[in-house]
Amino acid sequence: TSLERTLVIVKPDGVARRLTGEVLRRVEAKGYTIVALEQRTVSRELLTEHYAEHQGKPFFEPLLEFMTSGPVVAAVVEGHGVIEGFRSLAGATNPTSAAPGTIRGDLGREWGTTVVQNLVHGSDSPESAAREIGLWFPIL
Ligand code: DAT
Ligand code: MG
Repeated sequence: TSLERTLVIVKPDGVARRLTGEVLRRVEAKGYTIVALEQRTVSRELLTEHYAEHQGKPFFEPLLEFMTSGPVVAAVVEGHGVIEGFRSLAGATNPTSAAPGTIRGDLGREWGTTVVQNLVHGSDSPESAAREIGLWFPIL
């Protein structure tokens, strides 16, 4: 597998629940390298671009509400096969079905039916990773 970079976000629920360190610990324990890291409160504009593929879906508005509800921690993480690798550390999108041993399976919670508060984001392909890293960390 080739050396890759991916965008990891600890979402507002993860930051509020003081799980940032636990998420980053798992990233480092897997052998990945954190090459950029910043806590910030993000704009609707950035998130609309970030989640462009989900525009028009019923959960889009609630998702933006959730993602702007508090600070997030964004990181660029590097490693061999890290794009798939972080997705597997994170587990399934819905914490209810995420496997034990994964971030979402061990720590995620689902509230109601409108938004999945699933602690983390990870890019889903090399194309998404390049696009998202450019959006969140234009200096890289
Ligand atoms: P992932 O974050 O696993 O890449 P995604 O890109 O399909 O999942 O969706 C982005 C986020 O939107 C996801 O982390 C939580 C929310 N979401 C996705 N599908 C949803 C659904 N059916 N109902 C509510 N929220 C959803
Ligand atoms: Mg996604």
